[in-house]
Amino acid sequence: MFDLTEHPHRRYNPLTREWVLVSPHRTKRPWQGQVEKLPPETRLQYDPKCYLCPGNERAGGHHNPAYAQTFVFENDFAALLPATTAGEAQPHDLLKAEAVSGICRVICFSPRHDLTVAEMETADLRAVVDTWAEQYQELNATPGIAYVEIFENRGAMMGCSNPHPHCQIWASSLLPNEIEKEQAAQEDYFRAHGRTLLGDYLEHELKSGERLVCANGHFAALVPWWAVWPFETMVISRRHVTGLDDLTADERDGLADILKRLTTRYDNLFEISFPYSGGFHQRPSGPRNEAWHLHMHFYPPLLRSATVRKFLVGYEMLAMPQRDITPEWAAARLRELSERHFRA
Ligand code: H2U
Ligand code: ZN
Repeated sequence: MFDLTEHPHRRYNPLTREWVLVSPHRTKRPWQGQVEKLPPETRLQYDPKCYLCPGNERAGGHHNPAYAQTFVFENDFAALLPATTAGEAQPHDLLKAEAVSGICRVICFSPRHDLTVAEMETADLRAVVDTWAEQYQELNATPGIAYVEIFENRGAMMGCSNPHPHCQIWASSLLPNEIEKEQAAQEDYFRAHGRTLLGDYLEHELKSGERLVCANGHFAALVPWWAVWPFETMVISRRHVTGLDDLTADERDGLADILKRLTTRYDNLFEISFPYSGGFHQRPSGPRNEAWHLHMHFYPPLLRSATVRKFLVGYEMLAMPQRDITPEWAAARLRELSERHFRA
């Protein structure tokens, strides 16, 4: 009898149409549960050397205002530039290039240097949600912008340059690869079923509960069936909304609540500020594409402890991604954790 908890198998990701290899037999050994304690992170509420703290100087001589809640600025080292020379090049049938333009911004979540999403108050996270929605709305309506990606790199392990709570926005003139893949899958599903792919997926997950981490009336957090990273999660809106601009006031509160609860569980897993790359996927600019269903992805690198991380190398680079612990097992681990932060 084929058993998902025991037998090597591959699982399908209907959003990207790619497979992930699952090898659960490799983790038959029980959970070691060892938490390698790292020295406590001592952080100042205000760091005079931080380029994100209120009043401080950034590259190029810019000065941050004495902001009291969120603060948005144009990235001083933007990867995309608004006034790029347009053009294409194709020196050979196989070799293509296209000019890309765009706008890059940074959002500080809080004037407090020492906080993280998990440690911020839900009311302050609601202000972050409002800023995300505002930025999305503005940039998505900007001529020349095709897609607005809002993402956070959290922790040095993910290449984050600064512990001050912040995220980035890269708004580009082209659809990025992940968005193109997810759009094609969502459009095909919507055409065939008249419902969104993630709406139907979430309905199943809420019924089954196997991969659910936590939920409120407006959002659910779960480890997807097709997760690649050990503790990868998605946050999905319960109502069919295509973007942050569709959220009601109550739903924005719901998003702030689920983010606080999910990231607190993450931090409590190994009693550290849990590193991840996370961000939104939502409707691109142009005519409203109803096939889209607003969601977030969280990709944390840690595997067994505060210091043991997963690498996507070897077979994963050359063949396909692979995981040992099952998504169901990871969800159960996250579910049993407290929603009270270990530092609180
Ligand atoms: P990360 O920590 O995720 O790298 O984001 C920080 C961003 O802040 C990064 O994209 C920008 C970097 O370009 N930055 C400025 O815009 N001004 C500065 O003075 C330093 C860093
Ligand atoms: Zn700071």
